[in-house]
Amino acid sequence: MHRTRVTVVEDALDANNTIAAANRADFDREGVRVVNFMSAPGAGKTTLLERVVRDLPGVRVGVLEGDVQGSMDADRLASLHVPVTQLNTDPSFGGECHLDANMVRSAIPALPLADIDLLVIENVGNLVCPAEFRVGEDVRVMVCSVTEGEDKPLKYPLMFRTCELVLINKIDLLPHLDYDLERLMYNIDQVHPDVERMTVSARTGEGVEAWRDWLTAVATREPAGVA
Ligand SMILES: Nc1nc2c(ncn2[C@@H]2O[C@H](COP(=O)(O)OP(=O)(O)OP(=O)(O)O)[C@@H](O)[C@H]2O)c(=O)[nH]1
Ligand SMILES: [Mg+2]
Repeated sequence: MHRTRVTVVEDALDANNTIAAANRADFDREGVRVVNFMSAPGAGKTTLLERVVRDLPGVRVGVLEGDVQGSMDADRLASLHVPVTQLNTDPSFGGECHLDANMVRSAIPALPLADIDLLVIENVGNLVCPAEFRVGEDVRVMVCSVTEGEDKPLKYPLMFRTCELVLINKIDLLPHLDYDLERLMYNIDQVHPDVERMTVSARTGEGVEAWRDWLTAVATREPAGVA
């Protein structure tokens, strides 16, 4: 019983990786770099995008918004005149708590790939499942807000381990919280010592310039090959 279950899970992840590779090949063909943007619900993904998507110098950005249902985040970003495509997991995919490669594949015909250089995929808010499914991205970025507690790297290590950048958001709230930033850094070191980190506040704009520069640099990267 146990062996059967493990095999099924491995097969499912293999199938996902095959489709992710096909997505990646399509993105590469169009010269589009792709960011898989993940966090717990409400950590600040959409707000951090609102801060930067309009002024990445020389970079045409598009967003694929993943949500279980609704289009509130997509509407927020579309109001900034950025091309946004909504992908809901509720109607067609059973309300999944993450995006997988097949879901993203289904959205590719609706993406303006010829008109963008960078696609940011805002994943469904969740610290567990999104980390398990590649979708064809070049890089993974996660947001970890200071209201979530310093222990999250130890409790959700895969998310932290598979990211290239951790954005530590809502630092404007630090004076009001009993939060130990050094403890968070120490805990990140336990699971991914080399990961890049930035402390930011989408509210005040502190640190946002470094985030903007980082994202701009991703758009000009050479394709790294199929993930
Ligand atoms: N104080 C403070 N609040 C913030 C900051 N960034 C985001 N928020 C607030 O946090 C709430 C959630 O922000 P969102 O950007 O919607 O978070 P999200 O990660 O996109 O949420 P989901 O898409 O639902 O997972 C909103 O009320 C934001 O205004 C910040 O830096 N400081
Ligand atoms: Mg959001």
